[in-house]
Amino acid sequence: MTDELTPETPDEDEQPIKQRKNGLYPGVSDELAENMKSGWADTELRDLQPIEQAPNAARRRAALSARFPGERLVIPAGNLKTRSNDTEYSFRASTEYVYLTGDQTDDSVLVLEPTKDGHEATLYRLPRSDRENGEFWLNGMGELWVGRRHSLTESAALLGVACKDVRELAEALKEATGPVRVVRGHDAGIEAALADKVTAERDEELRVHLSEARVVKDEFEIGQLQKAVDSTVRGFEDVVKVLDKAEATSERYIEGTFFLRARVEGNDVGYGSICAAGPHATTLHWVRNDGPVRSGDLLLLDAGVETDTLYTADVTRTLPINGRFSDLQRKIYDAVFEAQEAGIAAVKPGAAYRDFHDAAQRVLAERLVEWGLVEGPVERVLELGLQRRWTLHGTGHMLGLDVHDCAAARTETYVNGTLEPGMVLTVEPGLYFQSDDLTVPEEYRGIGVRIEDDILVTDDGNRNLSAALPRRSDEVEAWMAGLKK
Ligand SMILES: [Mn+2]
Repeated sequence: MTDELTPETPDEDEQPIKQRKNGLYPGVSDELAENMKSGWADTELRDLQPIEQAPNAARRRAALSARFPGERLVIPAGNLKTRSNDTEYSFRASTEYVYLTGDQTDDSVLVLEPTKDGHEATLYRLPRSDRENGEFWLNGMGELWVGRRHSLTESAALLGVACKDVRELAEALKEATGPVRVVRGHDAGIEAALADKVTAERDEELRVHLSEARVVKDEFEIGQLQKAVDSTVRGFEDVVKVLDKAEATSERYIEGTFFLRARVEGNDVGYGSICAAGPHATTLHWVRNDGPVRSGDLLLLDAGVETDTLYTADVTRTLPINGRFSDLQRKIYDAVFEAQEAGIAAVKPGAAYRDFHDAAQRVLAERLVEWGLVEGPVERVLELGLQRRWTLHGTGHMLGLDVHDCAAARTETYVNGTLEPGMVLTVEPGLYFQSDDLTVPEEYRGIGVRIEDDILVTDDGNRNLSAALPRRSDEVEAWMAGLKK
C-alpha cells in the first residue's frame, strides 16, 4: 500500500507532523489546490433501485417503532478501529444497524425520530467528499483515498431512508430534548453526545429488544443463511482437497484455504476459523492455527462463510486427515454423531429450546458410562453433570447476523423459550479428551470430536441447511476419497 503525499518542501519547524485524517497536507501550492478543484465529471448515479432487503428493513424499523413510541432511537453502525499507526482493521458494521438498514457503512447512524403516529427514520452518513475545499484528496478519509461513497441522494434511493450529513448529528443530538435511547458499544462520539440524556438500563432494553426481534428469521434471512452454508460447504471441500499441502506446512494452510472461499464468495469468515489438528481439537476455540497436520490424527474444522449481507454459517466437521478413522476415533466420532442425531430430532416447533441439548447430552453420557469412563447410572451422571468434563459446552445456539446470534435476548425468550418456525440454530455436540486427562485411558487423550450443523425450524420439524456435508463416519470417508481423487 502507498503512503500519503510527501510534502514538496518539508519545513520541520513549521509543519512537523503530517495530518492524515483532519488536516491539510503541507506543501500544496495555491496553483495545485486550485487545479484540483475542477475538471471532474458528474458521476451521480440516477434511477437507482432499492436493495433487495429494503422492505424487510422497513418492517423491522416499524416493529421497533411500535415498541418504543415517543422516544428517539439511535443505532450507530460503528467506526473504524486502528490496527496500527494509520492502518485500520477491516470494518464490520454493528449487527443492530445492519439489521435495521441493510447498510454497512462506517460512521453511519440510524436515528428514529418520534412523530405523532410513529417514527421517522433518518440515516446520518458521510456525503461525497467536497472538491471545493480539497477534502477529497487532502484528507485521509477523502474519496480519493478510500474510494467513492454514495451521495446522500443515492443512499436514500438504495436504502429507502432519508439521508443527512453525519457531521451534523452529534450537535443535533446534544440540543434535542425528549426521551432517547442508543445502542451502546459502537460509536463513542455519539454516546458522548448523549451522555447526559441516556441511562444504561434503558439502553439495554433497546439492545435486548433488537436481539429478541432477530430470533425468528424472515425469508430473506433464511435465504442468506442457506447461501452462507452453501459457500461454507464448498470451503470444506476446498480444505479436503489440500490436506496434503497442510501436512507439508501447518494448520495455517487450512485457515488460508477456507478464507479464500469466504472472500471470493462472501464478505469474510463469520468468526475466526478453528483449524484444529490432533490434540488442538480439544481446545474449543483453537484459532492460533499454527500447529502441524499429521496423518493418523483428526482435523476438527469449525468455520463459516459470512455473506456480503453479513449472515454467517457455523459448521464443524471432524475429519480423519488420512481419509480413514482409526477404530477408537470412529467409536468416539460415532457417539458424537448419534448424539447429534438425537439433538437434531428434538428440533421442532413447540419443543423447549433446551430439549435438543438434553437429548444430545443423554446419548453422550450413556456412551461415557458404557466405555467405563464415568460410573453410572446415566441418570446420576446427568443429574450431577459429570459428563461435562468431556462434553464441555452447550449443544448449540441461535445463528444469524452474529454467529452467536440474539445473545442479548432474555433467558425466558431464548434458553427457557420454545422453538418456533423460522428460528435457525446450531446443533453441535462434542467429546473432548484433553492430552493431560489422567482419568481416561491413554489412547483417548488428545482426541476431540465435534459435529455441527445449521438447523432451520420449519412448520413440521426442521431442515438441516448444511446437509450437503456428510456426517456419518463412513459417508465422511467416502466423501473425502471422492474429493482427493
Ligand atoms: Mn457454533
